[in-house]
Amino acid sequence: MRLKLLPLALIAITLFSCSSSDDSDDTNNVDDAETSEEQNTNCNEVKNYVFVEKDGLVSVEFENAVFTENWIQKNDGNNISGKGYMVWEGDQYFGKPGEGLATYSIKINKPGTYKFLWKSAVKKGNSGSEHNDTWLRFADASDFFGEKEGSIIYPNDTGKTPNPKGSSKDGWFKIYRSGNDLDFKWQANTSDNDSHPVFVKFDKAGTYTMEISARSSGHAIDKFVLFDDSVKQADAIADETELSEITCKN
Ligand SMILES: [Ca+2]
Repeated sequence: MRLKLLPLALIAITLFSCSSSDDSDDTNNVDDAETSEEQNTNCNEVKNYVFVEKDGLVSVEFENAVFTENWIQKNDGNNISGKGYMVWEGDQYFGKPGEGLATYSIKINKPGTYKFLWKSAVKKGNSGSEHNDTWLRFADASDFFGEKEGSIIYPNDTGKTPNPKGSSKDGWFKIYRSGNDLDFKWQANTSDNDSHPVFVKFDKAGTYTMEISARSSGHAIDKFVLFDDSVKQADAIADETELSEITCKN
C-alpha cells in the first residue's frame, strides 16, 4: 500500500531499474523480486504477489512464486513464455506431497467452478509417462475435484470419495501430463490411466491459496490457468491472452 503514496516519478524509476535486471539469469532462488516485464504489477516482492481473477480467468507464469533451491528456472526452447519455466531437479516424492512447496495467492472476484490447466514438459528421459507430474492442492477452496464424463473424484484424506487411482494424499492430487510428445503442452489430469481433468470451486469471492509441491524430477512447468465456463479453453491458453494482474498482499 505504501507504494501508492510514493510520487509517480519514484515509481517510474523503480520500474525502470527493475526492468533492467539480467534476463540471462537461469535460477530464481531469491526472495527479492524482479518486476515482471510481462505482468502488470507494482508489487516488489514475489512472496507478496496476489493474482487477480478477471472475467472468469486467472493466467499466471508458473515462475512467479518463491521456490526452494531444487526448483530451477530455465528458459531454453521456444514454446515457453514469461521468464521461462521451473523444473524440479531434487529427489522424487511419489508418496509424499509437501516437499519443494510453492504457493500462489489467487483473488477470485467471480465465485464459481474453474477448470485448472498447466503447460508442462518432460525434461528427463524419453518416456512421456515418467518425470511427468507434480503435486497440486487447493486446501481452502470450497471444493477441489477431478471430473470426467460425470465421474467425480476427490483427493485422498479429505473425507470425500471416490478417490483417484494411484497417488493422492492429504488433499493433494498428483497432476500429470501424458503422451510421448515431451515438449511443453497444456494438459493437467489426475487419476492413473483414468485421466480426469481438474476443477476448483470457489463459493465466495476472496483470496485463496494454490499450493504445488515436487513429485517427479524433470517435470517442468511454464504457466497455469484457471477459467470458468464463460471462457473457452482455447482462449484461456492462447499466447495472446493477457496474464492476470498482480496486486500485493497488505
Ligand atoms: Ca513461464
